[in-house]
Amino acid sequence: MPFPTKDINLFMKNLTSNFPRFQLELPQWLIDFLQEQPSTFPTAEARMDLVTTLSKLNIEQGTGGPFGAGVFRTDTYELVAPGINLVLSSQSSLAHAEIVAIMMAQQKLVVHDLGANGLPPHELVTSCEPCTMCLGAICWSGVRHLICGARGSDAEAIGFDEGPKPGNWVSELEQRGITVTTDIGRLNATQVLKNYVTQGGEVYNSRQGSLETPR
Ligand code: AZG
Ligand code: ZN
Repeated sequence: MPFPTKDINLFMKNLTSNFPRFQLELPQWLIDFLQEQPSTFPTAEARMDLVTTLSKLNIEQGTGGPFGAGVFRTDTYELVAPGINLVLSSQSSLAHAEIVAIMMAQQKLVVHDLGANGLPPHELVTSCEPCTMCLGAICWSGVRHLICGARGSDAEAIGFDEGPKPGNWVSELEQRGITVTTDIGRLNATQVLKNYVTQGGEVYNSRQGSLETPR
């Protein structure tokens, strides 16, 4: 029986489509490192210490920028999923540490909402306050709590553009049921940022092409 025209069109469209599949993969060093870590991180300082160490190792291993994050269960304080900045290695401006951690946690739990009924509460711990993009992602992620190390101003002091974030971002999150703790291990997390630029790390903001480029 001949194919209906609609099916042939669809087949041809798939054949000629050259859009790649997109996959985010954590580097092997991170998997190996986590195998050596404890299974629970009972204090906010211990959780921050882990994600800040990830940000430091990410630089040393050359896999991305100086940012680390993790999604944790707040009933057991187990790490659900780590995140590191993978912007450079994944060729994606979206691959901030917080986004990677949220996406990994959601894929691992096979759920788009980390606050869904029947799940334990989840927390995002990040070595640096979220940028504008990650702030938005956090609102839809389902996490119930956010813990931050360095401030956005610390990232901006070394040249990162953290975007047009509202001054009242903490209360905006809290109004949406996401409590926020800032300045946990700020000194340590900021030192990682400073070391990154001192060592010549790339500060990869957007709009770095010439403004003279013809449209
Ligand atoms: C960034 N800021 C944060 N908080 N996290 C990242 O991964 C970033 N990349 N660029 N700015
Ligand atoms: Zn971000």
